[in-house]
Amino acid sequence: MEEKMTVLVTGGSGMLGYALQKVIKEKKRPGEEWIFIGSKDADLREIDETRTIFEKHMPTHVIHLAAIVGGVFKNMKNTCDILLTNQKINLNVYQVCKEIKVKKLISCLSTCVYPDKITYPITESMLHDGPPHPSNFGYSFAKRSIDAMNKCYRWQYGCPFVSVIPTSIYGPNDIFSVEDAHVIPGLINKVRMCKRANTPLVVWGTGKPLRQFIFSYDLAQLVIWAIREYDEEDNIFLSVDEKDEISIRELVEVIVEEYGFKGEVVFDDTKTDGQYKKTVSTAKLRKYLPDFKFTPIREGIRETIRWFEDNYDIART
Ligand code: NAP
Ligand code: GFB
Repeated sequence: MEEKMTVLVTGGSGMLGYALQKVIKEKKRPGEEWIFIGSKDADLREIDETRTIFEKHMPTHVIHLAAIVGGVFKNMKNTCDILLTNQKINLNVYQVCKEIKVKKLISCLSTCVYPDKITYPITESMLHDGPPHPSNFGYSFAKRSIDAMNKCYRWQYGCPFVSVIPTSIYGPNDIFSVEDAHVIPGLINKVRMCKRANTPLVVWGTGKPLRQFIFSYDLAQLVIWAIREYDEEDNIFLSVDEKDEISIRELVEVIVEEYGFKGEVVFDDTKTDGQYKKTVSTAKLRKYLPDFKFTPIREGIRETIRWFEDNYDIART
């Protein structure tokens, strides 16, 4: 008899939550129930609202994604608010997961929270080996305190809490607002505007930084695998391999080609590049899933542009 699994996903209305909803439709197993919540269902900054929604659904397993998230420019502008809000959300979710004795809690860190001055490729155990890049200081320490809670709740109360660590994610239902978005959705929205206004595309920074980008639907499959089968105490990177790392300049070429933009492209190097690179090793992930196939970036961007064009009116712009 399949063990009954009730999985509650916080941040279920966001980009990764949306991808999980899409993927689990095809991959749900008998005995599994999946519940997706957003801030409209409960404001997780409030302990009472958090307790009420968790006690209503009594999950056996929790995937904790809820957070204030954004690109390098949003992080720099809101570093304190992001630290405080994300810490409040995390403290409440962890406390209630202990209270209702969940069988597993998987939360989400990010590769950008690792030390900026470090040897590459980065491995999972290097998290506290130095300060993060100043551009995402507040966001990083809220995430690092998640790692501290995983360990402390496990050491003192035996709670099965652990984290997965995605690299830069992109895909449908992302934040596309030019000011707050990450580079891929931000540029996709800009290209759409420039095509209509017949103006040059302004890329921020020098175009030199390097990034590993993972398509949200691929990441959703890996998160589903983790909640079902990943039972280690230590965190794990969920990222495309090092060989798939590309520069922002190469990324711009793919977006421009896929969107059919023929206009001028200029780089505004008065804007920050943020972290130069944050290359992570996927050796641990590949030990578990040696044959996992990632969506090539050109295909993922084509699908994201198509979603944005089809859903422009409801997209977060
Ligand atoms: P997102 O699209 O911005 O979604 C954020 C989610 O958090 C939304 O569902 C939002 O609900 C919810 N939320 C925010 N404040 C809340 C509150 N006070 N109470 C309840 N829910 C609240 O984020 P994402 O890009 O999918 O990121 C998912 C996770 O992956 C986050 O933990 C993020 O830190 C991590 N991550 C993201 C990236 C990336 O490149 N995006 C990279 C690495 C790690 P509403 O929409 O209803 O407000
Ligand atoms: O995606 P992004 O905002 O975040 O920027 P990070 C990536 C790179 O793209 C930077 C350049 O070098 C930017 O200078 N870039 C060029 C642009 N044009 C644009 C544009 O129009 N919009 C944006 N946003 N960037 C984030 C962290 O760092 O990584 C977050 O701040 C989060 O906390 C995320 O974790 C995954 O990759 O630099």
